[in-house]
Amino acid sequence: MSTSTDVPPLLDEPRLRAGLASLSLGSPLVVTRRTASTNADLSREAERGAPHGTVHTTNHQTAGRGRLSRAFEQPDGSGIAVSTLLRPEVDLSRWGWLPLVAGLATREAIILAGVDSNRVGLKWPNDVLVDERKISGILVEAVNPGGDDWAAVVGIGVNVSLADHELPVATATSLGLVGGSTDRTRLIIDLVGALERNLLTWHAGSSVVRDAYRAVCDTIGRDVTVTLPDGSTLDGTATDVDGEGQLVVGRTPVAAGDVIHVRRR
Ligand code: BT5
Repeated sequence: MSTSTDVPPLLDEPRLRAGLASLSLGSPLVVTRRTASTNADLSREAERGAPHGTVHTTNHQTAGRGRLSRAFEQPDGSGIAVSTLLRPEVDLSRWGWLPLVAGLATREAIILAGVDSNRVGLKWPNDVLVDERKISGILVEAVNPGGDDWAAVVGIGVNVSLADHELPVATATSLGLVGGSTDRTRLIIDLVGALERNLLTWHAGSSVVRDAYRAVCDTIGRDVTVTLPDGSTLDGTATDVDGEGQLVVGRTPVAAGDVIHVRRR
């Protein structure tokens, strides 16, 4: 029997739980039919003391948050929204790397979904691009219920089966549009697994994550215009990402900002 709307299949919750069972992330796991924002839900849980590794996901995120109060929009069932609560035993000064580590993990999951690795790049600090179009956005929010009790909510959204006319902005794309798998359940399993692996490497404090990021970051080597949080802009060539995860433009390290890729040098 056909339904009145063409909503893609729901997440296969038993398969999702089985696929995450061997990981330390994903326990506990909360799966909802719909919610406003998985990051908002998990931030509230973090305030109440939810444990490291808690994951929230939903079939339909109706008010997804982007950075700077922007929106991240996906029609019902067409994407994934995954938030993971971390209480990293790493000095706060290194937490600037979290969105970048999440970007590396998301890139791996997109490659596992069948997209050729040469097509998948990272735009500093938090976008994953396929053929230079945004397929995924990442939002890391710090939560501090009090004292030294800091946690991070790592939110990742990936466009899965959106058709051309469903893309919220012309510069976006989806796995379906680039020939990847549209199995959302598999994608979440691969994504959480990749996040766990990359976090372990980051925890170890090695330069491996930084080298891996620099190797696939599309922003490095480009002429860029960066809009800084105070509204001013900085033009120059992006030369590196430093040990704190900051983009180096010319000789100026930038901790946060919106980057426009102008052209390759
Ligand atoms: C982001 O912000 O891209 C972060 C998105 C994070 C979403 C995840 S989903 C799970 C978790 N729960 C949440 O509530 N959020 C996180 P930003 O870099 O500010 O980009 C936002 C901009 O991307 C918008 O202003 C649009 O231009 C564009 N955009 C909106 N929806 C998009 C989509 N589905 N695909 C590509 N671009 C999109």
